[in-house]
Amino acid sequence: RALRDPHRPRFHFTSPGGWLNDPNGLSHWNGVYHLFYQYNPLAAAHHRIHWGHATSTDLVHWADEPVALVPGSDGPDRDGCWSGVLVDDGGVPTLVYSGRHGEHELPCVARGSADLTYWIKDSANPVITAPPEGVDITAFRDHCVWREGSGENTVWRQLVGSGIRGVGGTAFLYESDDLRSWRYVGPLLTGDASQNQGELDWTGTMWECVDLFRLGEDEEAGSTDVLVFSAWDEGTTHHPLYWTGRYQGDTFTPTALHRLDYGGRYFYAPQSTRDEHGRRIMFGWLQEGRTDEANAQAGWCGVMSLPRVVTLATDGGLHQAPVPELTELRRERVEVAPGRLADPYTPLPAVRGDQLDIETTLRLAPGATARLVLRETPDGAERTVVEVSRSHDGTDGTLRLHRETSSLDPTVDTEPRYGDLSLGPEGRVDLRVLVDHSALEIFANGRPLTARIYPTRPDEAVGVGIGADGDVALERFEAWQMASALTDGPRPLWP
Ligand code: DQQ
Repeated sequence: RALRDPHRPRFHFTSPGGWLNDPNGLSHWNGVYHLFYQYNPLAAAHHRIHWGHATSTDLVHWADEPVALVPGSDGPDRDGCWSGVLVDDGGVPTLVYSGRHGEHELPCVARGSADLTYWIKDSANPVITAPPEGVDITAFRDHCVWREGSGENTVWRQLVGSGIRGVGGTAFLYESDDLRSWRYVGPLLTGDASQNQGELDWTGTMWECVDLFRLGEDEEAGSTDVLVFSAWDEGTTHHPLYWTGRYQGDTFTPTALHRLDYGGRYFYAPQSTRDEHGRRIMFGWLQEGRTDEANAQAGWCGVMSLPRVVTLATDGGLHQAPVPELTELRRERVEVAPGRLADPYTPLPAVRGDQLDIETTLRLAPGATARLVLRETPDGAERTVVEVSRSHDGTDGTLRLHRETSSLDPTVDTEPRYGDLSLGPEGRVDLRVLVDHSALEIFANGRPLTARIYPTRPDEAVGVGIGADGDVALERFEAWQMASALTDGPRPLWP
């Protein structure tokens, strides 16, 4: 049933069935990419979360591995094994995750077999028995763990996501020699929840899934530290954000706050790893935009984003792009001749489909808007529109996704999404759009916007078109049908 769902992506990773949320334990270990994820194999609902596990050698095709962590029948993770990471403890793969008991979570540890398939939970769990004393916290979970220092003087450091009540989200810093016994250092950085409440860059009352990494250390221009987190507030997830700045000693000095993905909750709880080629690879969770009942009926829910390479952009933010490996799935290629775009848009009958990869380069005159129409039904009743526009004074750009007519089903989320865009010379925009059934990933000059769409006539909603309002030159347009990356045959619920 789950596989017959026309909204189920075919080249994005989804679980064999049931519920999937955050990416966990991302790593490239002896040439194999490991993707663990928050998983309920028993139902398409968030309940008693396990750790699912999949492996890949090319970041394109994934093989299901046995479930890695199962909540204990008793003990500190009896109500779920929540998000965490994988570290290399002198050759021993080790997971640090949040054990949930009742309404609370505490850090736990598990050691893995050499192939990362079997995991033994530490008898000393939880390895931190209580949140920092004397601090009124909103929550305490999710982990970022790394080894720091050189020679004899190395130490493990860990961030735990949290929030200080009445103040804002925070990441608490800890230190350890053995991953088992931890000393509390202090808050690495704390946000101000009274600022911009409800806005698209509001930092929330708790920071979920904190992820700290350095970019550009091999480059002459110098490096930047990045602190990624997902802003959360009283039971609702909001959006992923990041601070750029400098991590030094026991603090992080921020330079600027940025939105990580303009899709907001559709690219949530991201985690990254540096792979064996030195690339920073990031995955995020694409939540559903349909009702719990629709999820339950589908028998599956939650999509893992395509893996992204994250680098420093020239404007001081992050540049994101799908890993180049994905071009392996490209099949029939269609090109559209360069020229001026017409208002409102011209259908491109040669580029139909619900598994597509589109690359285009546009030049926008001041005040112009270019639009790419996707998943349109022949009668135009349903259509999704990606728009890039340039301000009248020519200086600013905007990326916008219109989902208002993406579905006639009134129960699915069709709110538009948007964010700022830095334009290239002469209003240049490089746009890459990946359509995979209900999953949509858009990259405009390296700025991503991820979302979900659910046309009610999915088989007919395959039309593509391109057009403009104002003066827009189409310099290049190429599109490919994308092959499915799923392995043939049934996928076991318990691999
Ligand atoms: N999901 C996990 C938590 C995390 C949240 C639970 C983020 O560890 O804070 O499934 O989506």
